[in-house]
Amino acid sequence: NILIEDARTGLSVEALKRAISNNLFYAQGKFPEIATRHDYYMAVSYAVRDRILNRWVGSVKQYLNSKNRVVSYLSAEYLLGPHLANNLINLGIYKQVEQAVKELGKDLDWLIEKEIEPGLGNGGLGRLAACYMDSLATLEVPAIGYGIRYQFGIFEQDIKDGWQVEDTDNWLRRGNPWEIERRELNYEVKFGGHVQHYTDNNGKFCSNWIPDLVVKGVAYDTPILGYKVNTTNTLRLWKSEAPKSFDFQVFNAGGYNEAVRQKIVCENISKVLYPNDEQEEGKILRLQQQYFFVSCSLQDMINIHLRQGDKIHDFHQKFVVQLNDTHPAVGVAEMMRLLLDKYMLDWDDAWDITTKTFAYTNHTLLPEALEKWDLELFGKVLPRHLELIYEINRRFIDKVTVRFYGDHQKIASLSLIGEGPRKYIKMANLAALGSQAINGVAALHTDLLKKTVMKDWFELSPEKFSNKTNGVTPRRWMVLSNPQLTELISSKIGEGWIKNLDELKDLEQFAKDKAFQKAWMEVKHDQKINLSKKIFQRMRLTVDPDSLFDVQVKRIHEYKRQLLNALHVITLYNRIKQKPEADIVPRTVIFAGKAAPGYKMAKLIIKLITSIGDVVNNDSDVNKKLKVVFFPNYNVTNAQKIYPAADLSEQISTSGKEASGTGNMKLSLNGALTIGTLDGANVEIRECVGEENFFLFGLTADEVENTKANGYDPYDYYKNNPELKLAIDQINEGYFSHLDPDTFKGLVRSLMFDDQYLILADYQAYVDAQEKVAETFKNKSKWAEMSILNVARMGKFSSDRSIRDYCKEIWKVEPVPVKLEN
Ligand code: 26R
Repeated sequence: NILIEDARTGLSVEALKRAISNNLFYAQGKFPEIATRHDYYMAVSYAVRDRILNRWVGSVKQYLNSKNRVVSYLSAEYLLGPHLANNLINLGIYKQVEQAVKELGKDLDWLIEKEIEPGLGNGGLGRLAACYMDSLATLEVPAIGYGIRYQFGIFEQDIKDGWQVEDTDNWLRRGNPWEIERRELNYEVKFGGHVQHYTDNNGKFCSNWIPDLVVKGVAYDTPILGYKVNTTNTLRLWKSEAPKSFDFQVFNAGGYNEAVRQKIVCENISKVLYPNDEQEEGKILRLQQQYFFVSCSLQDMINIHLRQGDKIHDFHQKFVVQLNDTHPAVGVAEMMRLLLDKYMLDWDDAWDITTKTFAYTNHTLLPEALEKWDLELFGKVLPRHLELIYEINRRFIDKVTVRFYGDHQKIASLSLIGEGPRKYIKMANLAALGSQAINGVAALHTDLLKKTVMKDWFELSPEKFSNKTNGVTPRRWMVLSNPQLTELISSKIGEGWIKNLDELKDLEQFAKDKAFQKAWMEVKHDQKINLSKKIFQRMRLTVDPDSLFDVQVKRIHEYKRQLLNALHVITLYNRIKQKPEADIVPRTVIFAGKAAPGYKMAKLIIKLITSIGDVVNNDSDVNKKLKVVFFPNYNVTNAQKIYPAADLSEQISTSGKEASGTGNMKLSLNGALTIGTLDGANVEIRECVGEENFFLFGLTADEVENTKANGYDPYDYYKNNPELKLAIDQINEGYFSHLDPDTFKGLVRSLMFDDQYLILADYQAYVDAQEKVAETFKNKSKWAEMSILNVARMGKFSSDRSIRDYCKEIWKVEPVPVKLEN
C-alpha cells in the first residue's frame, strides 16, 4: 500500500525531499552537482511556500467572501526578519524539513543563515508591526498589513576605523521567494497639479483634481502564517512604477530622455526607506511615500468591500484601519477625498464613515519626532488634500470655539494647522481628530500622552484614549531564536506557553530547584558560547563566555543613553587599572545599533564606544576582566543571536522618553535580568517580575521634569564626583583617541554644559545599581533563580495579549477560524 504524497503539499520527509529536488530542477534548472547554497535555499523556500498556499488562499477567500470585519494595519515600516525558519516553525515542519535537507546532503541551518532579511523598518515601530502581524494570524483574526515595498531597506552598517559607515541594503538582489507579484492588482496615485471646482447638473458642488504626476502602485503580497493554525494573512506592499500609458504620451510630446526621467521619478517613490527615527525632516519624497501607500491601500480596501456587493456607506463595518503612528495619517484626508470626490457622498456621511474607520497609535513623546508638514509644500504635493484639511479644520474649530470660548491657546493647540513664520500641518492632530480611538504603547507612555502632548485632546474626548502595552511574539523571539531554552521550558511545563504565554507561570515552582537551575544556566552558557563564536568571526575578538554578558542593543540615540553605559565602562576600566588584584566580576559589555546617517552625535557615540573598546580590549592589565564589543549591523538576524546570550539587559533611557521599548521584553523573555529606569514598559516589566528581580535606578519622569525646571547644572555633578570627573576628563583629554582632544569635543561639551538627558544626574545611581548586579552575579544559584522567576512572570508581554486587547477594545473583531477545502 504505497501512499504518494503530493509534491506541493506533502509533509513527510519523502515528499519534502521530492519537492526540494523538483524545485531545484524545474524552478532553477539546476542539479545537485552544480547547485549552490543559494540554489538550495531557494528550492527549500519554494517547497515551503507551496505548503503555505492552500492556507493562504483559504484565508483570502475568507475575508473576500465573508462579512467578517477585517483589520487593516497601515504602517510605513515592517521589520520582518528572515522568513524561512519562522515559516517552518509556524507550519510545524521544522524537523521534517531539517531531515529532508539532511538526506539531500545539506544542512538546513546553513541554508537559513544565507537568507537576506527584509529590513523594511528602522527599529521598534517596524518590528512591532511584524510581531502584530504574527499574532493576528496566530489568533485567527482576518487582517491585512499594508506598507511600502522599499527597494532598499534600512542601510547596512559597517564599522571602519571605529566609525559607522553606511552601505545600501540591496535585499532583493537575489530574488525574493516569499512574495507574489500581483501586476494585475494596481492603482493610480496622483500628485501635484491643481483643483478645479464646478457645479454639476444637479447643482452639486464638485471638485476635480488635475495632477501633474500620476504614479502606479503595484501590489506584492507576502503570506503571514499563524502558529499551527490555518490562518495565513497577507502583507501587501506597494511598489511604485510609471503607468504604462505614460511612456508613449511623453515620448510623443518631449522625447525619450524626458520619458526615462519621469519613469525614474515614479520609481523613486518606493526606492528607499528613510533611515531616521525620532527626527522629523520634512522631505517631500517622504510625504509622497506616505500618500502613495495610503492611497493604494484605501483604494484596495474599498475595492474589496464593493466587490462583495456592499454599499460604500458600510465601509467601516468591513474595515477598521489602524494608523501605526502618524506616518499614514494623511489617510484621513484621502478617505474623505475618495468618499466625497469619487463616491459623491455628502460631507457629514463621509466624515462619519471616516471617523468610524480609523484608530491611531502614538509611539513617541519626543517633540522632534512629531510629524509636521510645511503647509505650502503639502499643498504643492496634495492640493486637494490641503483644501480638505482646511475644511475639516474649519468645521472642527467652529465646534471647539463654542466649547472652549475665549481659550485661544487651547484652540490654537487643537487646530490642525500651526501658525508661525510658516504655517504647517500637524499630523498627530489630523490622526487624533479622524480616529475613533487613540492609544499609547505602555501605561506610563499613555499617561504622559494624556498629560502632555495630547492633553487638550484628552480633555476634548477622554473616551477615545486607552493604553495598549506593546508585546513581542514568543514564536520568533523564543522558539525560533532560542530552541534550547524552548526545549528546556517545554520539558517542564509542556508547549502550551507558546500560544498562551501566561503559562510560563508554571515555571515558578522550579525556580529554586537546583537541577533545573543548573540546566537553565547551561542553556545560557551554550548561547553565550555561540555568540562568542560569532563575535570572533565578525570582529576577531575573543570574549569569555563565563563573564557577565551585559547587553545594550537598540538604535543609537541620546535619550537611550548609550553614553551612560559608556561612562560606566570607563569607570570599571579605571577601577581595574587602579587595583588589578581586586575581586571584580568579569564582564563583556556588548553594544549594537545603527545611528541615523545624519545624526552626528549618535555617530560620535559609536566612535566613542569603539574607541573605548580599542583601549580596554588591548590593555592586558584589564582585558581578562573587561571587554567591550560593538557588534556591527544590528538587525533582526543579529538580534536573534544576541538576545539568547544576554545576562543583563540595559534599559536605561531617561525616564519619560522611551515610549515602551520592546527589546526590554525580548531580552527578559530570554532570561536576562534588567537594569533599568522607570521608563516605558520597564515599569510594567518590573511590576510583573517583582522589584526584587529588577535592578532599578535613576530619576523618575516627574523628577526629571522637576530637576530641569529647577535649573539643572551637569557641572555640579561633574565636579563633585571624582570617578565621573575622571571618566569625562579622559574622554576630553584624548585618552581614548590617541591623545587627540578634538575627536570627542562636541560630545564632552554636550555632556558638561547641556546634558538634556540627565546622564550626569543618574550616573552614581547607575554605577551603584551595576555594583548590585555584579554582587548578585557572583551567586550563580541566586542569579538562576531570579532569571527563572523573571521569565516565568513575563507572560503579559506576548504580542498575543496586546492584539487580543486591540481586538476587544478598539477593533471589535473576533477570531474567524479558516476552514480548508481539499
Ligand atoms: C517622523 C519620523 C522621522 C520618524 C519618527 C519616529 C520615523 C520613525 C520614528 C520611529 C518611532 C515612531 C519608533 O520606532 N518608536 C518606537 O516605537 C516602539 C513601538 O511602539 C516603542 O517600543 C519605542 O519605545 C519607540 O521609540
